[in-house]
Amino acid sequence: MKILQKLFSDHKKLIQRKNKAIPHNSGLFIKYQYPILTAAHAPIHWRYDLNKLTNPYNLERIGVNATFNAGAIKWNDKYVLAVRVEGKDRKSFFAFAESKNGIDNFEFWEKPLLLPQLENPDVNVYDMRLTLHEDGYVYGIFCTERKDPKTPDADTSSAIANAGIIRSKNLLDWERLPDLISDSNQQRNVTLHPEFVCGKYALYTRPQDGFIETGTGGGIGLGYIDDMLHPKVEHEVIINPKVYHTVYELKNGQGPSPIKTREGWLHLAHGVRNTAAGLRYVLYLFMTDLKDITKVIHQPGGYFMAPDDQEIIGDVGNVLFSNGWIPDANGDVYIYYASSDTRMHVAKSTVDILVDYCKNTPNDRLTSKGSVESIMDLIEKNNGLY
Ligand code: M1P
Repeated sequence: MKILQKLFSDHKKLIQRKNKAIPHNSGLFIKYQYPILTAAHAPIHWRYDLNKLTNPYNLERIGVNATFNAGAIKWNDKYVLAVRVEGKDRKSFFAFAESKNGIDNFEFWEKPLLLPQLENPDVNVYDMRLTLHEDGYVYGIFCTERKDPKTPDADTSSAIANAGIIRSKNLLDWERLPDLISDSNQQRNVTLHPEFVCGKYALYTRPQDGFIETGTGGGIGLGYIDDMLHPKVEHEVIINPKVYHTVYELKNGQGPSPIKTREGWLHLAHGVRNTAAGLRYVLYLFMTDLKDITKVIHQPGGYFMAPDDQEIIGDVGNVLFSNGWIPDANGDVYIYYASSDTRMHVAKSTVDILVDYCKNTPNDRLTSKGSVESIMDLIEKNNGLY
């Protein structure tokens, strides 16, 4: 078979590969055998010059390094992801991919998104959260990164992260709004609450002192915006702080926008802790009050999902990160997560299971003795049942 023909047929086989469910021992979710998107899923026509005259050796001209940290939305009955695609040149950009069943056959749209720019252009963009707000727009809030202007030229790594904002009514034509205006030096992991709160937009934030370290700030914040055309965050408070000796002791960040349930808003977040081998990112859940969205009403101790097996390995190892989930009308929830900043996966659960998990898992009592006491309570409850 000719080289190009083989490239296309291998690519088609990869995209059409059926996924296989792997139930998780915890009963909390089902994982799937194959990642749903990898660098190899990037379309051939983004990477190869298909003209024989200008590419006589059929060489790849533009390489893709990874596909991860995707925002998610159900749109026209399809499961649509706004994927962070990272090129071999280290730049990330967004590209939409869709699937009919949400678990396999994800295919990128014809072209990646050419993001509209502001006067101060983005250098790197990543981790878009997609939210259908009750104002009728779909918002895409992402991290925009630029070199820190206060550092000398020789410092080629200090950066400023802030939230960039786009909105659309069809996922095709996007309007760029001004970047977030907030008191914090840096912002990452920002996403919208899907409903107005007292007539204002409510926004989950993650103020931080430095580019990597959250410093004295940190925690998942909540602030309010009057007008998205002038997105100034007011009255920002931390609703879910980082806590010593927990899975979110170093930092944490809101994942996608929360899901409304009968019993409260369901949140998916990532927590980060230090280990001798570097940072470890896991996913955890918590719930906030329907009336007072600053109030955490349930927070199970520990993590909900951590990297398993192959997921531990990648460009930035020991990382699970999620900024997209889709609740279906029948109560199923598709959790789109990335492993080790390299590839995208899906896990499936239900709203009922996730709420039960939040309500009935003991919280973190913050000491070893407290953890043993939680086990003792369960043993006591199980007396006579085993
Ligand atoms: O490398 C792990 C993650 O690091 C950052 O997350 P946070 O802001 O919480 O530290 C982000 O750059 C994210 O994209 C990345 O997956």
